[in-house]
Amino acid sequence: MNNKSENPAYCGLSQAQLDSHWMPFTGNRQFKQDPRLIVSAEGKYYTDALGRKIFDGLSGLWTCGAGHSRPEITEAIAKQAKELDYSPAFQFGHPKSFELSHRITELMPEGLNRVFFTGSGSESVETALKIARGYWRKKGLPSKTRFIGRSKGYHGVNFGGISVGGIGANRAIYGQGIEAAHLPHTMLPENKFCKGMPTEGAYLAEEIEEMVALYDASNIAAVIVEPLAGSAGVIPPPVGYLKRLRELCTKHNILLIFDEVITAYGRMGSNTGAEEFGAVPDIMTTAKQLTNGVVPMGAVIAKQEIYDTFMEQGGPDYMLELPHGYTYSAHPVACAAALATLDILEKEQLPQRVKGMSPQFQEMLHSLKGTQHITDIRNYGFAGALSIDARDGQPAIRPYEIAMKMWEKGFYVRYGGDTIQLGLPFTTDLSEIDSLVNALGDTLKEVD
Ligand code: PXG
Ligand code: PLP
Repeated sequence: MNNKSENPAYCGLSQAQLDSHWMPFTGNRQFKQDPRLIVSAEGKYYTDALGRKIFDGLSGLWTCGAGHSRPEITEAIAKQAKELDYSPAFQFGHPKSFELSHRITELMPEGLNRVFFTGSGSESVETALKIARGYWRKKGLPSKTRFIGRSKGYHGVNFGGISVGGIGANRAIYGQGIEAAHLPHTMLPENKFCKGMPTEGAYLAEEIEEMVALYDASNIAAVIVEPLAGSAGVIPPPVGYLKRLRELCTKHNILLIFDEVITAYGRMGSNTGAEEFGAVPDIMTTAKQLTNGVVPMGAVIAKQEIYDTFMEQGGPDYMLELPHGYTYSAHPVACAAALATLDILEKEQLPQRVKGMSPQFQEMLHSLKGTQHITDIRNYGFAGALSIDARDGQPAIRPYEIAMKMWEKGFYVRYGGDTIQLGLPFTTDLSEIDSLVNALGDTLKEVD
């Protein structure tokens, strides 16, 4: 045992053990000098290696809205693992995946009723992009291959996702992607400190016309956007923007994909962002909250006409209609976790709870306006973010310092780029929002 492993913060791990894990989206060198280890979780709180209770201000990574260690979910998983731990995903099935797919369609806007299962948000995005290209080929329009994403968009980390994604840092070192172009983002200066959906910016959807003029609709497969951009720092759509995107995609025969990996299953105060913002895509990607984060799973939901096109053009019945799928597609344990999660969301009316409390969250969050370093505040449902002024031209350092100080004070918040992000558990009460916002206010005053 070296000295470090005697420090309780290390949970008995040696430096060699720490070094062996190449951690995702993490400053590995910094983390391994000062690890932040979480050892258990219950409800809205984590316990760290030192036994401190920490409020989960991002619901995991936007995953655990129903709270941690819900017995309904953990028991469903245990039962499922005992009964049927795995069943081959290809050419065979198990009952729970059909139960779950039907259940998901009940939460979807009218017309989205065919569900393809994946293991994550990134896999959901790749699946949606492949379905879009394959669809046009099956329709006899094989040149429709280009995608249109949006600046600041996040669509996971696989090659398709980073190609349509609009976060430069996530693409910079990976070379050639797939053919994509990008709409402008909707974070306009005149919308700063706007509560909920900004009023300005619907006109930015007209940029589709420019893309069509440049590439021609005959070469464009789909537009993919997050209804509310999450990772870039909670950017709600301008009033009318998504409806206009929908109209223009329909006009030009381009598929519209909503990436709802963060927004589906309650966080917006509705079952989906599509429902909340009143625009229906042709394909929707989901993950995260589907299983309350407990088992990895994603789901892609397509309009029936898309599914039917693959079936009709599928050749003889024994042939595959879509050569695509994951070893863990519709994993039985993930299906059990998802069914238990959707039960909780419904029984406890959690989306409705989010909707009911979001005005108070909004007011409390915006009460921080005027505190030093804050250059913008944005929110919708139980998602919120602060933009933070750069220090000496370095946008990322202050959010990092703020998040670390918040951790010391017993609050987990997400820092990324020049933002601090909040994704409250759906069961958060007013006193918890109050403590969180107060701690943020104090912390902003403490950092220089
Ligand atoms: N699409 C969207 C819209 C997402 O938000 C993904 C795809 C990828 O999902 P997976 O499961 O492959 O990570 C996401 C994931 C953050 C944060 O702090 C956001 C995500 C992941 C981790 C952190 O904003 N979004
Ligand atoms: N790589 C190899 C060598 C494989 O055999 C497989 C699956 O069989 C994969 C990658 C894909 O793995 P998954 O289906 O879990 O995405």
